[in-house]
Amino acid sequence: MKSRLSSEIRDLGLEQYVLALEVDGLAVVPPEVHGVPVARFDEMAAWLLNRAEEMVGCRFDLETGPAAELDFGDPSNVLAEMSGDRGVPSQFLIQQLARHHRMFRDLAVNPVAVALIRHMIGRTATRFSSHNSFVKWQGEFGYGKNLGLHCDQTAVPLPWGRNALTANTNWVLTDYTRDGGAFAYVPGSHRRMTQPTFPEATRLAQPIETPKGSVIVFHGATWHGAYPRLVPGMRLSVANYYRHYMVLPQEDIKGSFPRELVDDCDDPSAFRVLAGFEDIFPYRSQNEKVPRARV
Ligand SMILES: O=C(O)CCC(=O)C(=O)O
Ligand SMILES: [Fe+2]
Repeated sequence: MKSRLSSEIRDLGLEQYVLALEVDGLAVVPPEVHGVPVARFDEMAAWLLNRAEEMVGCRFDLETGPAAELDFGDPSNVLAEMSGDRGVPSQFLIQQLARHHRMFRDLAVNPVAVALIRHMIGRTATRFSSHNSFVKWQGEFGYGKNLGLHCDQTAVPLPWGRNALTANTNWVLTDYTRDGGAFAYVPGSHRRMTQPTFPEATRLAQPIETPKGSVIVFHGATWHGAYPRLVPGMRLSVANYYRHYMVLPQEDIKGSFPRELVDDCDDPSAFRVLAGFEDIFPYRSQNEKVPRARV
């Protein structure tokens, strides 16, 4: 029988995850399938805790959280505010990870993650959007009463089609439990092809309770957010976010990524393509041929 699955999906044996993406809009892929050793997750967590300390100015510990009370200045909480809720944030993002360490570049070109994302967005149309870590600690508010439920492709005007305009991977660096601030999502919601409606979305939301080492892959139209972390300690993830090449990236990777870093990763040619370095758009100067007057 003819199949629309790419050869990568078949070669890597990912059919069951493709089915989950089609039906639920989300798949959880364990380490024995994506191939990144669990020890690497500990290295990434250790690196991120150090980086958090450098950025924030106090120690961060997986068991106890930040060592000081933190002041956000402007305490805006974007996901909560989307549903008109305000509260104290208990997380921040460490951005631009791919330029900071090779292990994050390797993760961004992981063949299993990229094959699943390309299945949703398109083989040749997939590009990087951003490489960020969500650094979360104990806090009752979290994303507020609606769990910050949203679709990542929200900025693209409706109507959406079935093809993903963006798609995401969340690499799970610490065990996800509901009380520990797990990812929340509504199964099958990507098939509605529209923004979440409340309070229905919150009622239908389910936690992804999965151990450190998994990667959660999801469609840009899947309704998702997170539960507040009610217990001490921290929840860490790396969100490698991808886009269709007609969608604006979050980070200006094509314009500002240090080119000399690209060869220092598991798959430089995939990295180059996904970073958009070979794209003609957006151009910075006249790129179309100009005729010359014959004299
Ligand atoms: O885990 C979370 O806090 C939500 C992650 C999220 O919304 C995303 O990666 O797009
Ligand atoms: Fe999101």
